[in-house]
Amino acid sequence: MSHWQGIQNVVVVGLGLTGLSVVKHLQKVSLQLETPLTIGVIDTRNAPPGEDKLSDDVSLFSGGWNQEWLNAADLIVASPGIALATPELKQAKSAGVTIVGDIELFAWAVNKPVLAITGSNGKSTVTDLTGIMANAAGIKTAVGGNIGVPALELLDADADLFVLELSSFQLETTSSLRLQAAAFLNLSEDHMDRYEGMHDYREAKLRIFANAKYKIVNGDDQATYPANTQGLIEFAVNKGQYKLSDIAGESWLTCHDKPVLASNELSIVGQHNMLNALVAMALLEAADIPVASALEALKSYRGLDHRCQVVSRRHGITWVNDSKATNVASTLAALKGLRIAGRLHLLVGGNGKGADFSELAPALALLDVDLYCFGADGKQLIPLTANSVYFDTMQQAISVIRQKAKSGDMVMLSPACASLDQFANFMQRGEVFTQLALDSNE
Ligand code: UMA
Ligand code: ADP
Repeated sequence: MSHWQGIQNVVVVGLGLTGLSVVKHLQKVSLQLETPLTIGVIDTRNAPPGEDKLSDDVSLFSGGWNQEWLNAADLIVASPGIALATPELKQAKSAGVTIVGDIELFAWAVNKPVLAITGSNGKSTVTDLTGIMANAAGIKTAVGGNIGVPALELLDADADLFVLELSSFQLETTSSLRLQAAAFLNLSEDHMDRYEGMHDYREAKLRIFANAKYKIVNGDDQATYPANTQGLIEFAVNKGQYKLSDIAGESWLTCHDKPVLASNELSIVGQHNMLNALVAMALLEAADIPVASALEALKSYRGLDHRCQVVSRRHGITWVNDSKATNVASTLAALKGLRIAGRLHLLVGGNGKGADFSELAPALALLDVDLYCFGADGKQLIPLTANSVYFDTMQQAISVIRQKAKSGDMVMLSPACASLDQFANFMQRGEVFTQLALDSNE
């Protein structure tokens, strides 16, 4: 409880999933303190989600900022959706108020080992897979963070190990999380609407290593390496302790030069997923969990929905939902090595977050592709091919694809953009796509 000394007045900024979990946690902490906490919540939205779930002892200020509350706080807990560069938060910081995030509060409370994963792409897959493998090995493991279940909600679970997916936004407000092992998967352009440039984005992600015993980095991506390399473990396509090795003409996942599993025994496909599997193995071993006890779980792992997920194959047309491809690198991973008998009908667009899309052009040039651009920034993708067409919505584009697609073709939603311009989130975008794919086959 020593972290709470001198803290009485706490202001939570943002009432999404994170804000609500923070309020509930503060209420529990308060019961253990001599002087109970005063809890206030600010949300700039007029009708913030979760408003109805707040108890009467918590004051809510919505529809704007309340600088007076912020400046008078002993502690501000900011949600990841709120940038620290917001003038109101900067002013409170200058006034001497400490600002943390939910993961910092988790760090103050947790008393079991924690594994954490960050990177531009693959975080959710590695987090989910690591949790599944650890549970299969008999270790009671709770999984959360940016993957969707706020970290503070995990503290109630009967768990001996925690696995957290951490976004750069969450890491910005975290400084004392002690990790048994941390993995930084890769770095590519994303969230340029929240960062001054790649340097700031990388620095935020590198914070994951600040108090990590083992630091798992991508041997093929120097940007993932911290300055202090003590405890470094490398994974890569063909170097490091965890790598892919060619054995008698077959690709194998190898740990410390020992072949562990032939790549073709995995249910997930694509080289990026083999690397994701290597990282899960590295995380387990860093937590002293024998990989051998989790191999069956690894083999049968089919991946998360909305990530290169085949949702229909009727009439010879393959419909692939990759709605979680919210940046250029993830769409590139989906296109890499793609073999299609017919044409690719690729749906791209949405909120581009200030990205440079030109890197997609060489990958698209290798494919027989029609590009269907949609949404707020869809027009920025038109120059990528000679066969690009713009539609206001994904639904309009799909009604044209339905007329054109033939047996042997693939229809893929891999938008390289966030969904928030037209959908509640990437899941809803993927569900709309999946429903339209299923309707197309009736
Ligand atoms: N918002 C306002 N005003 C406010 C507070 C929030 O306009 O006062 C807006 C934000 O700009 C944002 C939205 O509300 O667009 C949601 O923000 P939030 O901080 O309330 O989000 P939560 O519901 O708490 O969800 C957060 C993560 N969201 C973000 O980081 C934006 C979720 O990750 C995460 O699953 C959840 O906590 C549980 O830990 C989502 C995400 O998109 C999946 N993450 C980004 C990504 O993966 O690219 C980082
Ligand atoms: P994140 O949580 O970092 O967004 P996900 O596992 O949800 O990562 O995958 C997001 C997108 O990135 C999906 O389109 C997926 O196919 C792709 N992807 C998954 N792993 C990798 C990787 N290691 N490198 C590049 N792209 C990846």
